[in-house]
Amino acid sequence: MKEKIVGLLFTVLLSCCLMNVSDTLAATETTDVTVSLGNEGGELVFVPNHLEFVAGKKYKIKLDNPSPTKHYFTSKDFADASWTQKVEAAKVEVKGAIHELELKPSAEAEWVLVPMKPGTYELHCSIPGHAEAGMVGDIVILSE
Ligand SMILES: [Cu+2]
Repeated sequence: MKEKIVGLLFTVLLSCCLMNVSDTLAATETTDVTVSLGNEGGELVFVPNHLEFVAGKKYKIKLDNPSPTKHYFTSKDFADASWTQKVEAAKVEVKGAIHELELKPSAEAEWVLVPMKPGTYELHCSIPGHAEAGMVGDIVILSE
């Protein structure tokens, strides 16, 4: 009996989420958020290193790498908690699940997504030594 209630609740929650996605896509407004991977001085940082989103709203995360070395934007749990519409970089557009983005020096990419599940998620660069040197951050999804 208890399992049945939980199952029902999950179904209701899921359909709410799906409705949110279509509502959000119908509304074309997108909030731009810019994140730099590293800086010109070569410091191992994300700028900013704290990001906040509101669940159900659509965002375009503009990633750039002004540093002399390549970096990763890795946040698997945040990606899993979001619905990704697409990632655009150079002349390539990628659709579907994204967990990690690699940016070479002076590269840029745009990640269009709708954060869905409220929570706090860790962000790091997955190049050995970078997270340990401070290339970490956190991403918060606030409930609507
Ligand atoms: Cu890095």
